[in-house]
Amino acid sequence: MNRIIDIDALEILDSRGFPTVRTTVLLDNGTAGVAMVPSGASTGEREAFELRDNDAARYLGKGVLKAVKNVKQKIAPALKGLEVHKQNYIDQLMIELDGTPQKKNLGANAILSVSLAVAHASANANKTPLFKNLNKDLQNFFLPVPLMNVINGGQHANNNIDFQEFMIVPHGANCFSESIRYGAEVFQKLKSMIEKMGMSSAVGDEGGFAPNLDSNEHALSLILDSIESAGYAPGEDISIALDVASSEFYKDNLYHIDSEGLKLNSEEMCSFLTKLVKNYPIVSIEDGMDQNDWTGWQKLTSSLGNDTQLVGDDLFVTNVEFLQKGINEKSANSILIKVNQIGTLSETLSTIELANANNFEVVVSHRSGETEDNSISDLACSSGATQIKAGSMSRSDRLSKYNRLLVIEHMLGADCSFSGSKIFKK
Ligand code: 2PG
Ligand code: MG
Repeated sequence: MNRIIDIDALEILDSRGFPTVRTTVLLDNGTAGVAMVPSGASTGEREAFELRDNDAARYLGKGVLKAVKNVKQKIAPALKGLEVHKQNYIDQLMIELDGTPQKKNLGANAILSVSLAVAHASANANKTPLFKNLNKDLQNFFLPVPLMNVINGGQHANNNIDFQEFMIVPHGANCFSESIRYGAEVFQKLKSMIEKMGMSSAVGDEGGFAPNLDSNEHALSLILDSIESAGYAPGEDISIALDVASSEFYKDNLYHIDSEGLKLNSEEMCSFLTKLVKNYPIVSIEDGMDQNDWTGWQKLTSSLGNDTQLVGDDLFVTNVEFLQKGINEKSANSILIKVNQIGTLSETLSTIELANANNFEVVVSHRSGETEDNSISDLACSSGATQIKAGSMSRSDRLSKYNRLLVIEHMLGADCSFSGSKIFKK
């Protein structure tokens, strides 16, 4: 019957050395599913709640023993005996057991670890890879275009760059593995260019370089040079995507771009970004405006939305309610999907469904704090997402996601396609 007979959890460490939850769901047929939960640094205000112990004597207060205890003592007893394939039912049960909109009682980290481990256990019980088990009717799988974060700034690096992520988008490749090769070659060229400038090629939280540059534009021109020096045509083979993460520097109704000495109001910020898109081959901007500046988002969407992908991350927090508001108000035209922003797999899939139904592009994303868990790669292939954002071409926590997609491409052979340039309007 594939029923759940036990759920175990423990505290492990993420890529920043902070505790996170690892959960195992064990079935009566002897198979199991395991999942590990990621953690953000530039978190949106409306995200699901990450339960931490706040016990200063352990891990500077960041322990997750309370979340582990909630898995073992509250969630496990409620789920034992249930059939593992009933993902929606199981997720709903946990949502009700918690009883708060942001999962504040049990912790979204506790709930998500179980939700994802259930998905893995179900796939293992069916002897089916996770991406197929998540969408049994799908015949033709699309591999997502990778957005690779090669220069890290903002909250993810100890440098002076305001924008959080400068990503390369190798959409001109004819398949996923080629897009990875394009990206890896540019990454190596960028590394030697940064070293030639006498700067450190040490990396930030997502495996991208974190040099001190005098402006955000300097990062853009450096990336352009590295694309060309790797032998690719900017805009045709490889374009640029930004995660401005502007909620992090929006204070007193102004956008503080400190590296350039700028304090911009909403209108000026919109013009600033519009100018960047004019001057550089930028195909996608995430969180260009603050999470509460809904009118700013409308302005940006009417200015750039016809040919540039505008991705709501902090704005939508993978939540159908906020996505629906964005759809109604024409704020953004694309959504970032992070499983731990909402806290269950079923809710994540509902948000993706709503986005797909409204022609919003879907970008499945990692968090800045990650583990070797690569469930999001399978999620991206099974859900109609056209892109995945999983960091740079270094650090195993990042490569784990890309490597999983290489394995999926290998498994599928001719039964998969690559979204490539078709998805970008520009
Ligand atoms: C983001 C993410 C991932 P964090 O803002 O998109 O890159 O960062 O996990 O710190 O919120
Ligand atoms: Mg973001």
